[in-house]
Amino acid sequence: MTAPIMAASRRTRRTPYSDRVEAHGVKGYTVYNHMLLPTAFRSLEEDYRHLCEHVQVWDVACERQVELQGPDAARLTQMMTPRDLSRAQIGQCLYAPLVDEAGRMLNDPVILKLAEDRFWLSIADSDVLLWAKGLALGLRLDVRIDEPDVSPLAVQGPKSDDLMAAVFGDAVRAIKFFRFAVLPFRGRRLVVARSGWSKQGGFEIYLDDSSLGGALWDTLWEAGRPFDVAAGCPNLIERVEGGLLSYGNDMTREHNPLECGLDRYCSLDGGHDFIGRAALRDIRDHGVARLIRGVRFEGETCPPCLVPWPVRDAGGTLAGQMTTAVHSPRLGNIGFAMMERGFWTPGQAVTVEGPDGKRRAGTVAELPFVSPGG
Ligand code: THG
Repeated sequence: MTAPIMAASRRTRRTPYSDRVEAHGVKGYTVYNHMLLPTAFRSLEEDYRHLCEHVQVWDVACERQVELQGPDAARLTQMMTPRDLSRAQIGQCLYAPLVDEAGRMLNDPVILKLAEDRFWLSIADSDVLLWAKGLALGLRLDVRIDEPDVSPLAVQGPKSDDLMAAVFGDAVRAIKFFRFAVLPFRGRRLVVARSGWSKQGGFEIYLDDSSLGGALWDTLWEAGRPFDVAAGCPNLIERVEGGLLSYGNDMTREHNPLECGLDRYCSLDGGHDFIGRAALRDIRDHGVARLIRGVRFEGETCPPCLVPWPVRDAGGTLAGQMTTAVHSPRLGNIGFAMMERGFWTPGQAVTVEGPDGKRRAGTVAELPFVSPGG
């Protein structure tokens, strides 16, 4: 049987960097926000080792921006998230769950506050633009909502400060974690943030002119030669070790942010109003019925987790569901699982049932598996 291929079309949008990514031998794509997202260059494990030691350039243009601008932009942004934005500053990035009226997860963007009346929601894989436009209409808000021509390019890895300084100057070194500066490039002024979907440190450049995609990539590439720069992409091993959850995989519209361990981004008792507040307070007061955890488990390299895998206790009782699994060279098989109440205590013995029907012995663990510097 030949492996099926994904047919290309305009709906599956290319990015300003796709030509470069393909020239550098991208091995696989996934689709994210109706756009191409690379998944591997050399191999998952080689990409992982390189990311942890050097510096990589990532095409994350699929992290699309939903721009809210106008007199009611701040109000609408706050309506969409339990995170308290009242003290957010211009120049700040805020990781924030978006929830519906039942307090369930719709997305988990990074929110950039560009001005008092202008925000970007740098979204995960769901159609936030439609939800925002519906809310604005229904609430009769004075706000313009668009997806601008903005395509993030990430520079990730321990040598990212050096590479970025070579292109944008030493000003980048002063950018604090989850803050952004506006820096010149080819006559444009680009938002450059210290952020990104890895725990190795790095930056995200919000290119706002698609026609400069090749130039930005090539400039980073030339400047990166002394630092062993490589093309990369969000790496499954690294993100599981670091406890970075993926919307659509580890959390969906069935889950609330408290189950996803996102409590620290939810202020339920602040003065700010948001959709789903009553529901989330109720969930908090009654306690959640399940909670996301890490699970370490034995056996040879596990296959990818494409449907949730049952996680059972020693007696065979269903104790949870694994949603992502990977073999880490450092830790062995690890994954994320939504564990039922009574089974989520770290140290809980479990078995993980993969697609081959094999039961692998495992243990519930705290997230993240690996802490910064660990
Ligand atoms: N960068 C940008 N947009 C994005 C992502 C990104 N949109 C989609 C997706 N990734 C959103 N998900 C996350 C999840 C975690 C983090 C960022 C985006 C993250 N969290 C920090 C951590 O876990 O260490 C903490 C952030 C904080 O405390 O405020 O970095 O990657 N532009």
